Amino acid sequence: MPRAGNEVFREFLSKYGGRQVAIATHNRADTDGIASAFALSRALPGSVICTDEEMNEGAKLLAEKLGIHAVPLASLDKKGFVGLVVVDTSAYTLIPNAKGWKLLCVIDHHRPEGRDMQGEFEIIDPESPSASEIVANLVPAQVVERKEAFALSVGIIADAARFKSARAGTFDTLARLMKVCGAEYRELLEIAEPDPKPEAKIAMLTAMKRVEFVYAGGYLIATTEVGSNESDAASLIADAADVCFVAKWKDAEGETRISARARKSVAIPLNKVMAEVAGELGGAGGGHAKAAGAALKAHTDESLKTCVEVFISMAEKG
Ligand SMILES: [Mn+2]
Repeated sequence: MPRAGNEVFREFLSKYGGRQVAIATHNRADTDGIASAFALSRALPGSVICTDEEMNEGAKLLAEKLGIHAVPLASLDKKGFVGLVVVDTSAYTLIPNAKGWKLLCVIDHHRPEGRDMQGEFEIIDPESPSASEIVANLVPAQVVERKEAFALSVGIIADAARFKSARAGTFDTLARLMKVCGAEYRELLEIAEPDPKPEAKIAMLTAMKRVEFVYAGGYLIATTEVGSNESDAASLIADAADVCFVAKWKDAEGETRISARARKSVAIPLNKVMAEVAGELGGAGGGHAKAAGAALKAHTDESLKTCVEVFISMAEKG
């Protein structure tokens, strides 16, 4: 029986609280990652928030609104820190610059496939719809003031995909945080689900124009290809089909990025589909049951074909 997260976190705080630590979230940070890092930084005075690559739209809005200052992890001198806290991921592929750092604490809500980080302290709950929900229940209540509560509320709403993956505790936690920050749901949603930029809208419409689909194993399976915004396109199309795989070719890496989404009634876990496809074609895959992704060493056609084949074979096995 694993120990309760609060107990682990208390022990972590008593050992490293007040020491100079860096707090990092995955590359291309999202609102959940940045909100979690921000709230953790309040429990760890003297800490620095880091993220590599550009943040996503919502995370940028949140950081601007709350004055969250994040620096590239690569810009820090390890010698000045006792180590690194990692939140909202536990895989080096999503945060390559964490290599070489001492991992003090890893806090994550992703499934174990692809997990290769080991922290001295670990708080991992794959049943939690967001890292923000985990963090909201870890950090001492006195550090969760208006800004922290606002950030965590946005993180919870963003990652719960409008509560598709919520548990009863998600609503309890959110209600408590909303009381602290005094914000209306509409205000939080504006940042959790920002209006897409025109380029994103065009990418989504282009993805829709190129959709192909099959009905197999009891599911409508759609595939398409885009140049950007693959996860937005996948979410949109999975709302009409049952499952959607969207491919994007990355020339620099010579690989195909897949974004996979499923409607909640789909019984086949997409993170398993992604892991198996990565095993067949080379690369890495994982994520959540209804929202997963992969980076594959194959072209887009072959990648999508393999995604569909693996999904159908799992569906037919039941
Ligand atoms: Mn997350």
